Amino acid sequence: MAKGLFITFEGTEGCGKSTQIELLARQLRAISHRVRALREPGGTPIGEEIRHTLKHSPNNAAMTAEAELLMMNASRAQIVREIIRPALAAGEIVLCDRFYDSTIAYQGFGRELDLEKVKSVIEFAVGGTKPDLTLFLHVPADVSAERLRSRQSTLPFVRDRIEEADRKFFERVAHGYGVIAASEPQRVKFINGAQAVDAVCKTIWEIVQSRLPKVGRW
Ligand code: Z5A
Repeated sequence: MAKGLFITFEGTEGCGKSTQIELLARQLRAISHRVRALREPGGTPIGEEIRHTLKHSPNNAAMTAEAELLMMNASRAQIVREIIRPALAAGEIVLCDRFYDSTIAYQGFGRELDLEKVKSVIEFAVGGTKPDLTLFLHVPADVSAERLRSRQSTLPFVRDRIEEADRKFFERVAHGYGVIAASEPQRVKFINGAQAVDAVCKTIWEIVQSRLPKVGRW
């Protein structure tokens, strides 16, 4: 079966994923690749409703960690079947802002849910659809906090339930990403996200170029 390339972007808040996805999509399109840029949770009409419930709904304060895990994966089960698999089968390059490593880092390490149970929920949601390459943009906590502060100062305030977690939660998430990157070095590439935007973009391009499918392969 024809196959595109599935690249996921991971890291803590403000590590620069959205910025780099936009730049990479532009570079790939400039050399005639068909690119699909997606985000999780969300990326489908059903997923965007789930995203609202997870992050912004006024009724979400009592959400349990278990419900959070299942909703993240309900959104994922939908986007995998509705968008990611058909796009890959058509030879497209799929760039996804977060995928299942986020669940391991946030619900597994962050919320401290049983890691084996978390992984089995993920397996059920993705059913074998796995990233070919994961770009992990690492930024220290103070850089992440500063970027979020400066972005928030330019935007109207929107409450986000997940961002309300305490500092220890985000420390566990950061530790979780370190464990994931160390355990799968072939798939997960560690990138210093604290560099200037252009330097991060150049590093990503060097990694991605060697994995590109031939344009027009069916
Ligand atoms: N979540 C979960 O718990 N479990 C899951 O399974 C999944 C997700 C899939 C999604 O939030 C939340 O869901 C997230 C994890 C959880 N929660 N938290 N907290 P989101 O989609 O709203 O946001 P995010 O994924 O955390 O990303 P972000 O905050 O939007 O950041 P980003 O996309 O990585 O960064 P950015 O928008 O490109 O950049 C942030 C700012 O920094 C911006 O002003 C840029 O102009 C600036 N920037 C970017 N790069 C640089 C460099 N290199 N230098 C200087 N400034 C820069």
